[in-house]
Amino acid sequence: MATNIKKLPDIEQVLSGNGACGGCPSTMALRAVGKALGENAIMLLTPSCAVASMGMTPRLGYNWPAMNICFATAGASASGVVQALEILKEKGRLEGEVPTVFNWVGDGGTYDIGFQALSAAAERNENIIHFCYNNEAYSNTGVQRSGATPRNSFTTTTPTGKKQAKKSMALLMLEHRIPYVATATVAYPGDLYDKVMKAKSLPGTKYIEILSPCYLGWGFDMEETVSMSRLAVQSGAWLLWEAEHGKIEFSSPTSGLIEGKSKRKPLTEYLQGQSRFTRMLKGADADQRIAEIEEDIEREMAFMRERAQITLI
Ligand SMILES: Cc1ncc(C[n+]2csc(CCOP(=O)(O)OP(=O)(O)O)c2C)c(N)n1
Ligand code: SF4
Ligand SMILES: [Mg+2]
Repeated sequence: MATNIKKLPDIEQVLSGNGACGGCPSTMALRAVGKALGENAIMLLTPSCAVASMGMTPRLGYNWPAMNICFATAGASASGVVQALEILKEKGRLEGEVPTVFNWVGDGGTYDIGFQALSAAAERNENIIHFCYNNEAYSNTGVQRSGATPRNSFTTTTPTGKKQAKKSMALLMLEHRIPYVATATVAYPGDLYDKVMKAKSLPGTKYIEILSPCYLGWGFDMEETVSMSRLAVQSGAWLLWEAEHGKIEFSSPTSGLIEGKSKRKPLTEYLQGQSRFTRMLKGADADQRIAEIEEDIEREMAFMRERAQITLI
């Protein structure tokens, strides 16, 4: 059972006065992540909403040393920081526990432009945690499509709806045979906290992807961020799982859906709450478009059910 939200530590690494939108899911997720990582960490960020809202030194909105790095480089930059810390430790110039090095990167910086450097870091099994807060678009620059944007979703570069299904990024990371991969979302902060605690305890590359419903890009009222996140999971549009040393375990409530013990909420309830879908679901082909999204979800669930039978490390 996941840690109860009331039992999370009081420590706050996201400071008041940062510039994120009210109800920003990335910032919300970062609060839970901060409670698990604590102060002894170094943060790297690629261009994104998380950078646009962090403020400027000395009035930084995040309570860690934070490095703004080039869009494509999270995997390489974090590797460099880890190597430097190891050398300092070896030479006796770093006292105490070595800080956790973590990337806080959007889906654009993870699925698309940062993929090569991230894949290379994972192949080397660098001792980093890569967090992808996934708002399913390039939000900071006006909501363009990314590899994480789901099929039939409106973005400013897919005005008639995205034609392709989203990439299975967490699975791709799993196939790098790294020690830990997990998915999470803001409606389940205790689950996210537990997964970060586990990642922090393991050496090597860890990948945690957090579905982050962005009211601006998805088109819903900002106070609905958490309920949209919950609905994503309950409808099967987002699956919660973790894989420690290659062994996939589904997290609640996804585990119930995968095992057939509980029923998915109707997908239309999820889609109709977001204008990025409703504007695509008005014409004569609306039913077909809903069916295509449904098929993508069912295919992913069926594949994950099978994939969980195999442990590879
Ligand atoms: C090499 C390069 N290309 C493009 C940009 C412009 N840019 C800045 S933020 C951003 C979108 C980032 O998207 P994502 O990583 O998903 O983060 P989000 O904005 O959604 O938080 C883009 C395209 C840039 N800074 N550098
Ligand atoms: S646009 Fe979305 S992801 Fe970006 S700061 Fe606002 S709510 Fe957060
Ligand atoms: Mg994004």
